[in-house]
Amino acid sequence: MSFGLRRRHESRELRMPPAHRRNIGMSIDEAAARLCRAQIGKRVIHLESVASTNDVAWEEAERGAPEGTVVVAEEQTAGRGRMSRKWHSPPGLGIWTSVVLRPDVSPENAASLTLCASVAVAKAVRSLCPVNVSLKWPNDVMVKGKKLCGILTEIKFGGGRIDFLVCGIGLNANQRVQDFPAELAQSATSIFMATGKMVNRGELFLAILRHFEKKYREFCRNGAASCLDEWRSMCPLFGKRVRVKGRRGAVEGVFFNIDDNGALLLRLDSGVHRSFLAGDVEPVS
Ligand code: BT5
Repeated sequence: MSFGLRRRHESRELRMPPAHRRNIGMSIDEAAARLCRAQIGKRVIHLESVASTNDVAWEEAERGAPEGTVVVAEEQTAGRGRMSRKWHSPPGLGIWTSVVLRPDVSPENAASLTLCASVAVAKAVRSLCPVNVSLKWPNDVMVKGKKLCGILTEIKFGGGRIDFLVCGIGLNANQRVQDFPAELAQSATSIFMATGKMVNRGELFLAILRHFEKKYREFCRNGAASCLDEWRSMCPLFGKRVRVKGRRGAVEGVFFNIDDNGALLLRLDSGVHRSFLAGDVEPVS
């Protein structure tokens, strides 16, 4: 395997990390043990340092890993976002995890799974911490306008169907402002920065996977509709005037709906409706 990864139990003995990196309470491995009867997390691969958990999960899926296989790493050295953007993933401070899924849905519906995953993360964070999280289309969980979590869903198609998909979740847990590179200091936040309190990463990991499993089951049973209702209720820009930046430039209009495929529907000033499956959204005052 070419990821240069080290299994956690094979890693050299770690020196005592600084206080804000210490995980007091439930460890990730203890959380994983509690998931043994779950669908998502029945098998958890916990790694010390890896380029990207999405790469490892993808490789596992190619080799036939069952649905619900989870990869989680203490650190990512080449964590990524959409369009090859970098995802900053320092050791011991966040949740960097990827889930292998094999949903029996049409390929067009797959993008809405990212929205279901962001609802699950928002609910998991709310269940543990007194923070007012909100959602931003298509893949962000935010606190006070700053990015707390990003989600990257990558899909393998085969014969007009979804072979598998990998849903990667990056959540900032215990970073202080100085733990972010300068270019993220204004735009990123963590649970610690939002609450002034450290959060136990084991409990957070467990809560995320449990909420994700619930949303995923709903998604497989009933489609994206119920999840999307929750998503709309957590998105402050829903119904507002926004600018959508896509590959072909920026367009302004009213963000009036999300369709069942997770596409953002924009009403332009001309009255014409446009649909976006990818892009970045910002408010227009
Ligand atoms: C995302 O992309 O937000 C998806 C991030 C997914 C990360 C997870 S971690 C586990 C799994 N393994 C991976 O390799 N990836 C997934 P996007 O919407 O394109 O946002 C990327 C942008 O977010 C960057 O260009 C930065 O501006 C910003 N960013 C990078 N690291 C960040 C961080 N830790 N916190 C907040 N913002 C960050």
